[in-house]
Amino acid sequence: MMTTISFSSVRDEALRLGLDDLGIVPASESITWKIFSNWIDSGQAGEMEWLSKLRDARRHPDSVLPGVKTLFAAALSLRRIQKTEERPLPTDESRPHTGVNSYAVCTDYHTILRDRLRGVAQMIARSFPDEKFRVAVDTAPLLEKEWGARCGLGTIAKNSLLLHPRLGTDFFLGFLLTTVPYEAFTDPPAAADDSSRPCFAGADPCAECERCRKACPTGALNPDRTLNATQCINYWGIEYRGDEIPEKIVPLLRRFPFGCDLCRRVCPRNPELPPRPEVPLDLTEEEFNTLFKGTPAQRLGYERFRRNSREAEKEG
Ligand code: B12
Repeated sequence: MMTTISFSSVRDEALRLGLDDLGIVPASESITWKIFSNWIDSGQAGEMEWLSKLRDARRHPDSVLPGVKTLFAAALSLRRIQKTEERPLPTDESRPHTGVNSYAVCTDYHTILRDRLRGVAQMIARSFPDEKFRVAVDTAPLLEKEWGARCGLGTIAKNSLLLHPRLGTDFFLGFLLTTVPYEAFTDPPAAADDSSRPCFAGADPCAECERCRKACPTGALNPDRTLNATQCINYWGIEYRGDEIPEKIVPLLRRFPFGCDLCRRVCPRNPELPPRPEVPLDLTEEEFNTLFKGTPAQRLGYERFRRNSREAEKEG
């Protein structure tokens, strides 16, 4: 007889470990790969070659875990990470300050999601010791928003992010892939076993609302709910490594040296965000490393932070 395990007990373990939600879906082909592929062909990925390099791998989660039968998507809210760790900010008010993206001064969500999902894997592995498990957060060739939606966590919103009914769009996604058959989970939520279900689960939460599109200073949000990265301040400030920042973006980096979050801040579906943490623009390398150690801002690095804040400093 087939060994079974209840999905509710797995979800309970995920919540106990400090995740905000967990969904499940049987593994199959991606249903939005064409959207992704067209987006790459139209040049909207800018210089993020790592996205086009593994283009075909995104067709099926098999490329991440051969023989995968089931995917779990986990949500981790921004609010929760901020509670986890508070960092001392330099307080000298005579120094020129600027706001940074609120999650910049929190523990890196990749680490937290990975650790907690490994805990979930260990729990399932006790019943299925011979099966394989793999945790993926951000970097594996998975179309994460599609899989998050198909796992029942939410719907694609106009700010291009996945919108969860309770968390809004202020959360991060992490995945657990396993070769344990989907049928082994006894009580999956009704929606999850319908592989023909489109990514839009239920009614459109955005409906007539256009706030994020109106708030975006560069018009980066596309009508089809994707985003043109070459127009997005986050791309230029955080991902782009060169020095040829378009003229129209430079003054915006003064306001957002570590990422713009306007399209999330204005969303009426989001729980209110804490104010943007204020940091001195003239942070020394040592201060930068102390403040941002183990955070997503470390990815930006001191050199890029200085590149982005150079102009703002001039303004005083
Ligand atoms: C590249 C990337 C970026 C780029 C480009 C963003 C973009 N929207 O494409 C940049 C650097 C700009 C960026 C910024 C941010 N990112 Co980012 N990013 C990614 C990454 C690595 C790939 C995204 C991608 O493939 N884009 C290409 C486009 C074509 O794909 P897509 O936007 O995912 O669109 C898909 C769906 O929307 C779907 N779809 C669209 N319309 C429809 C309609 C229907 C009917 C259906 C069925 C499907 C569908 O089809 C598309 C293909 O699957 C993902 C992680 C991952 N591996 O997926 C994180 C990810 C999307 N980012 C995330 C986050 C949190 C951010 C930031 C908030 C971080 C910040 N610095 O503040 C900002 C938000 C900006 C924004 N409004 O999107 C989270 C989003 C979580 C969520 N709630 O949705 C992810 C999932 C990372 C994670 N593991 O948590 N990011």
